Amino acid sequence: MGEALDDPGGAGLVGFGGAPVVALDALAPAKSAAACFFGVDIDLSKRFGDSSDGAAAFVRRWSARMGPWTRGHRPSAVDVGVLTGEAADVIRGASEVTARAFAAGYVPVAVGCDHTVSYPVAMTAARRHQDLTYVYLDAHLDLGLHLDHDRDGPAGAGAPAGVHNGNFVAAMAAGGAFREIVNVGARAWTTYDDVYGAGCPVTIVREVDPAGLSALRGRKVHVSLDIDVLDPVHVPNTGSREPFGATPEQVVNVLSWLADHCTVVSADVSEVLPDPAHRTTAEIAMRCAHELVKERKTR
Ligand SMILES: [Mn+2]
Repeated sequence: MGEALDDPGGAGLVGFGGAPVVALDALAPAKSAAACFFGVDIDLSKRFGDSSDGAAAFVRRWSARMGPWTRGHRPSAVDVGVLTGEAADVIRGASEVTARAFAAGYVPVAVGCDHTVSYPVAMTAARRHQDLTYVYLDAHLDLGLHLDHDRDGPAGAGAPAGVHNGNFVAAMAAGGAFREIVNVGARAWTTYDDVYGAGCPVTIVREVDPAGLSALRGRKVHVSLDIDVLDPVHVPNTGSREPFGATPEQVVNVLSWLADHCTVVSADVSEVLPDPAHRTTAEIAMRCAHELVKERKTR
């Protein structure tokens, strides 16, 4: 896989949300379906928004003080490191870490930079879990109007050429790997679903409220959190800010409902800009991720 994870010995680092850092090779079979966090610390294919390179390290560092909460409420969560290097290698690495976390009985949770990180994680999940539904909380539909081939995307690594953080959902929908693709919270003027008409491949739940999710009850889901579903008042440090967004409470309520009524097999969180002036974003991102993965016995 890509570059080595940054702490192969598992010593001396505090992981995401203060979780212990464990070497991937030392990952023991999980007794409960706990979160296995890993970072992807470069933009994989960013077309829209400022660079978020370094966001995984930013979230990891500034969520560390959550450690007491994490140890009390998600005691089996682990962190297997942060990937960096060339995009194609990192994409392969993200797929491999995801597959190995599944094999050990964990719920892989990627903390990425641009939203394209979702592609390798969710596609790996879809290969493992038939009938998987992709649920993404995002102010944008990321359908592109143009699955453009005029610039290099992460080609050659299991992703079609031209895929980027503004169109990767269209590529996933076209691939047919998912039972359904559901957006929660789309509100951007620029990507309003009217432009897609009746052919929109995504089911849109406009309100960030569990009341709109009952059709998903009982499903296996991959959940992707683009942090820009939150209002810029709460999260100013994201690349494509949209007003009239959700509160952290609304997002946590939706994630909690998904954890309680669906089987969350994997997840990702992305689009944080590493801005030291807004370190609380790291804790919002990690608290949301933890809400999705309430530990449950595997057998
Ligand atoms: Mn977005």
